[in-house]
Amino acid sequence: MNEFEQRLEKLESLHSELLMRPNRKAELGNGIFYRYVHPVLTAGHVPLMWRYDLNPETNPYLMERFGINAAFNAGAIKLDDKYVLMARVEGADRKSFFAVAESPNGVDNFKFREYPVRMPQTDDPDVNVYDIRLTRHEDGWIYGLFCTERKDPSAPPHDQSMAVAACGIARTRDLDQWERLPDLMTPSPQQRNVVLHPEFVDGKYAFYTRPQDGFIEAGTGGGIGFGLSQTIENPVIDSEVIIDNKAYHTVYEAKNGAGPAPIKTRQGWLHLAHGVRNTAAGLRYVLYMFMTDLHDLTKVTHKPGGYFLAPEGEERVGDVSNVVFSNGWIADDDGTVYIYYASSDTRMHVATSTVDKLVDYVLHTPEDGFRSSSSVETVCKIIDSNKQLMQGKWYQSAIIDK
Ligand code: M1P
Repeated sequence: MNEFEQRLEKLESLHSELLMRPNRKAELGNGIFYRYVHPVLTAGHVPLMWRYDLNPETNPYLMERFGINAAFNAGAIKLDDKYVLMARVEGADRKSFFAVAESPNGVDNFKFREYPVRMPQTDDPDVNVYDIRLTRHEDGWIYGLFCTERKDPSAPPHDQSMAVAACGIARTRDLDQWERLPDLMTPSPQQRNVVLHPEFVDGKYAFYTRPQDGFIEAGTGGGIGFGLSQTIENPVIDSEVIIDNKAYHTVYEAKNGAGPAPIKTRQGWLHLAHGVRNTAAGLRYVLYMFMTDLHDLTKVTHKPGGYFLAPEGEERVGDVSNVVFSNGWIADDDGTVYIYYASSDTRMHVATSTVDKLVDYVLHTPEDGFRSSSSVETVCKIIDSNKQLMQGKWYQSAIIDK
């Protein structure tokens, strides 16, 4: 065997080992969800066929010809009995594109389809696309809403990073063939983290938005907005209302944004979102949850204080460290919820819960009191009721002993 063949054999065996590695729940969990021990999708999962020219004549050293930097921020959907992630795959050239990976059970064995997605363009081609949210809409289509980024035409020549973020929209039946629709028009100069609600509202398409002034800074914007559009073929939101705002001294004080499309429950719509705050080490992204009214989608009825999931262990480290981000979850027929989240703009993970547990979490976790003294009161209340419970138990066992 020559060097080329040896290298290829090794690459192939490591790749299939990674793809077939069984995943398992991390022990105990926090009662709300279970993390899984291994990431479900990484740069290493990307097929060798995409990265290497496998012809010894044209690539005698078996060099990587198209480097992959990361696979993260995936939309998610169950399709044809498979658990499907539509990941943001980022090349070594910093450009992101979408690629679909499927698993038979939602927690391991994710395998990319043969080709990445060829997303059609509008008349104003995207420079970069990322963070797709998949919504199975009651009109029968599967929609993908994503961030389309282009250079800011007003950028001075010395500034090669000023960009405009907008919401790109495309629809499909199979995640393979896509029909591109015009980008969403809103009153805000920049939009990221836009999500399509799965049902019509007053016969219109309903969107969760994230208006912001600048490409990175939310400025006077930020907050999760809500708006309606008469059609999706010419999507225009005339007015946005903020339904969940940034707030001082919280985990979403700098900015926030909707995660995946909300899950409908008997008690209300369950939302997963990300909150951002600034620290001496840079921005910290965590996930939080809230519930909106079944009939008035702009009314937040319940909102637990603090974060739902924050970066832990190896999740803390990556291209953009101290970040967890989610734009995909799957509520399965048996009530299991697969929460897909990315860590540090590098890799994808899964945590599992159930609709009942998430509803319980959102309804019964104390709200943020916005002051240290309220946090202390919340803890004391829990201690007091536990003490009462213990005393009751002691009293009962004393009676039984007699
Ligand atoms: O780097 C963290 C995240 O930053 C952006 O999110 P937001 O728009 O809320 O600031 C996005 O670029 C996202 O992809 C990224 O994970």
